Parts: sequence; C-alpha cells; structure tokens
Amino acid sequence: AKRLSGKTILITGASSGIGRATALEFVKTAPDVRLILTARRQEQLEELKTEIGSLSSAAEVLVKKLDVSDPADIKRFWVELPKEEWKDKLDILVNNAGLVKGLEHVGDIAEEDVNIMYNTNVTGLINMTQAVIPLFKARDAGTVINIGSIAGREPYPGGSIYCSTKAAVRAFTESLRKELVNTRIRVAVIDPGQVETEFSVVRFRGDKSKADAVYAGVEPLTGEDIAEIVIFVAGRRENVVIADTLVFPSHQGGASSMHRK
Ligand code: NDP
Ligand code: 8X3
Repeated sequence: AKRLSGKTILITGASSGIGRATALEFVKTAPDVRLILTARRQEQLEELKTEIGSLSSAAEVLVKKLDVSDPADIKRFWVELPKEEWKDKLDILVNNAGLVKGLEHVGDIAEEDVNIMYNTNVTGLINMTQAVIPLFKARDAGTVINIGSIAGREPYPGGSIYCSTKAAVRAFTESLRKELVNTRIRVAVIDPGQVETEFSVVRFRGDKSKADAVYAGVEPLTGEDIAEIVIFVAGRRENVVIADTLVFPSHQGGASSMHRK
C-alpha cells in the first residue's frame, strides 16, 4: 500500500469488468491514489467516480471519455490531459480496454468485427503505450501493465481474430520490456483465463442468455481477482518486474479445457 500511495494511474476500459475492478482495488489498497479513468461510456465512469468518492475522500479521480480504437481520439486525449497535474505525474498505465466480437470462422467474419478488435486490442494498446513511454523515459520510471489473455497463447476455433490480437499484445509487450532493460521502466502482461464480466455479452452482441451459457456450470474468475493481481504487480519494489502472469479459475486447464459440473 505504501508503494502505491499517491501514485497516478491511467486505466483504459475502466467502465466495466476488470478495468472497473482495478480502479476500485487501487483505491482500497492506497486511498490517496490519483486515477485517470477512461472508456467510451462516460456515464459509467462518472458512477465509478462517485463510488470511489464514497470509499475514499483522499483519492483524486479524473474521468475522460476515450475511444482507444480511434487514433485521433487518443491524440485529442493527450492534448487535453492537464500537463503538470496529470501527464507529467503519470506512474502507471493499465492497458485493459479490449473486446471480442462473435465466434465466426475465417471466411465469414465481418470486416467491421476484424477492424474493431484489431483497432481496439492492438492498435489502441500500442498507441497508448507509444504516448506514455517518452514520459516514462524522461523520468526513468513508470509501469506498463497490459491485459492479454490465455487466448493469445492458445488459439481456438472461432477465435482467430481475438486470439491473434492477444498474441500481438504478448509479442508487443515482450519486445517493449526488452527494449527497456536499460531503464527503470517496468513492463508486464497479465493473461487471464475465464473472467465473468461484460466480455461475453459483448461477444454475443448483447445476447445475455448466450453470455450466461458460457459461465453455466463453472465458477469463473471475477474482475476483482484480476484486479488484485494488477495491484500486486504494480505494488512490487521498483526493481521487481513480474513480466508474465497466467491466471485461471480452478476448473480451467486452458482456453478450451474446461471442467463443467
Ligand atoms: P468488459 O466488456 O467488462 O470490459 C471491457 C472494457 O473495455 C470496458 O470498460 C469497455 O468500455 C472498454 N472498451 C472496449 N472498447 C473500447 C474502446 N474502443 N475504447 C476504450 N475502451 C474500450 O470485459 P473485461 O473486463 O473482461 O475485459 C477487459 C480486458 O480483459 C480485455 O482486454 C479483454 O480482452 C481481457 N480479458 C478478458 C477475459 C474474460 O474472460 N473476461 C479473459 C482474458 C482477457 P466502453 O465500452 O465504455 O468503451
Ligand atoms: C478471454 C478468454 O478464452 O474466452 O480472453 O477467449 S477466452
């Protein structure tokens, strides 16, 4: 908690699931953290800000609407972000925003779905990281935590696009970490297995019954479970890099190895 006290943390995709839980977990761990919460849905971010306010009066929260799939919006975000108060103080970037659309097989995947997954999960994450690295280099400090997935290690049928975006996150993270070995900047990837969030609702385009079926007879991880790991990774001594983490619920052996009751 002491190590995270007063830190300035930017989270993408903070409006639900893992990102939302991560924001709350930072505040529970270090009540005086300074959070920049971003996502496309501003209303959910405002609600989260209110919830954080009821947990801690010492936390500072800046809510910013940001669509990471749009490079122009990322540029706008960085131009608008107050320099001395927020930008120059940034300590941690959590690249969490991401999504999956459908389970269609190659040949049947809508171009729009390919683009939204790549633009969000890959290009968005790269563009956010490119913006942050010069700031971190100038201070020779900072932590980048990327949320990958088991899908990036173990591709499955119907996941060609999503799985390949997460494989890209993995490779990008590893190159970056190796590029920065002459600095004090830390780079980490956390690969969750099954986590119950809005992820499957988004995958099935709002069909809640299809989403619920994914979690039937199993006990998935929660956003909080992953949030605790993000906080652990961020809160180590500055010389400690937890480069790579794979996390499953106990019933899951791999992307397509699931024990159902
Ligand atoms: P949720 O759908 O609950 O949350 C996804 C978050 O990403 C939302 O806050 C959403 O906000 C945001 N997001 C989506 N598109 C954009 C965009 N273009 N710009 C900015 N924010 C965006 O799912 P999870 O919490 O599960 O997902 C978080 C991360 O975890 C993702 O990267 C996902 O791939 C990964 N993951 C999830 C697993 C799971 O089983 N749930 C397993 C492994 C990895 P908004 O819609 O408001 O923009
Ligand atoms: C989410 C896990 O296996 O449903 O990243 O793609 S999986």
